[in-house]
Amino acid sequence: RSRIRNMVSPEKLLYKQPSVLVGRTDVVSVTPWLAPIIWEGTFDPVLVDNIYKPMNLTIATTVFAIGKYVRFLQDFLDTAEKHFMVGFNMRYYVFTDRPHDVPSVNLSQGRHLSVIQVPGSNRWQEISAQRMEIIQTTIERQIRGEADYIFCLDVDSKFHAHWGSESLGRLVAVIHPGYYEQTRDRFPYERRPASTAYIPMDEGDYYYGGAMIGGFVEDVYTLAKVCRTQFEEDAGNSIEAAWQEESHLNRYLLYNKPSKVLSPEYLWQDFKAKTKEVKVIRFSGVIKNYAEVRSN
Ligand code: 2GW
Ligand code: MN
Repeated sequence: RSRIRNMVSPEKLLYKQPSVLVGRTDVVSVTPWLAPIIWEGTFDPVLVDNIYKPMNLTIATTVFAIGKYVRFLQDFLDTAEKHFMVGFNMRYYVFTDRPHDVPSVNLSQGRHLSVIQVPGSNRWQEISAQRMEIIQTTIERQIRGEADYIFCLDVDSKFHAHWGSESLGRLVAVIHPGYYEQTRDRFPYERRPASTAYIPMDEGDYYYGGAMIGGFVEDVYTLAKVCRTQFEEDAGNSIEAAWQEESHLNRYLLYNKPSKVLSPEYLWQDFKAKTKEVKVIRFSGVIKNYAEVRSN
């Protein structure tokens, strides 16, 4: 289904003249391999949406809500309806072991939600391994025929402001809000050479957050497949990477560069105070009692 289309801008669409001299200078908005880094003020949301809307795209969003994490669904979905890919066809895929606890949410026109039952577990190692596997198999069985782009998101989060088609690309990753001011040797990458997620101290671009991966369905499919295989290879050698699939994701993205990078506006954490370069928080992890929510 991935149909790469020309960027056709509607005729007579009025928008501010782009400048080659004036723009944001407090942040870097392009990677050294020339992928855009998306910050408020670097794009025109009306123009971008007008380019993507006529393509009549369908966006898939996968979200896992296993055990007590079903409690996060209501706010996640309600706020997504307000801010996330508004005006686009949306298919939410909710994976849960508690289908009866999935709240009924009013969805806008062209937006659908399917609940897919999966086994429960309160071992993060299992859930983490399962996530990549379930994303992989659900893409094979269903999503591939139903959507053009996919986002895989953490459920313990809320949308707070516009997240639209400026985020679409072949392979999209987000910069983790905790490490963007750090040098690469301070990133919490997996540092043991015995792990397939290993990254040496003198390598690495950014520290990407595991709470969001996105892109063309086929590109995210390959990412999920590789991360799952490497995760399992490590497990076979009794190794668990420092931050589980987030570590494998970081390794994958170092050697398979994302085509678009989202700034930490797209992945903040409620406990973290806003910084001056972050003009708007679009998506943020809620504060949770780790011990309580992860227990049966
Ligand atoms: C169970 C035991 C320990 C940790 C998590 C869970 C658990 C996770 C669960 O009982 N039920 C469940 O649905 N999850 C799903 O996994 C849920 O979608 C959740 O948002 C996601 C990631 O777990 P979470 O949000 O507790 O982890 P964070 O916020 O510390 O996430 C970062 O680090 C993780 C790796 O350790 C992942 O890479 C994650 O994507 C990152 O955001
Ligand atoms: Mn989370």
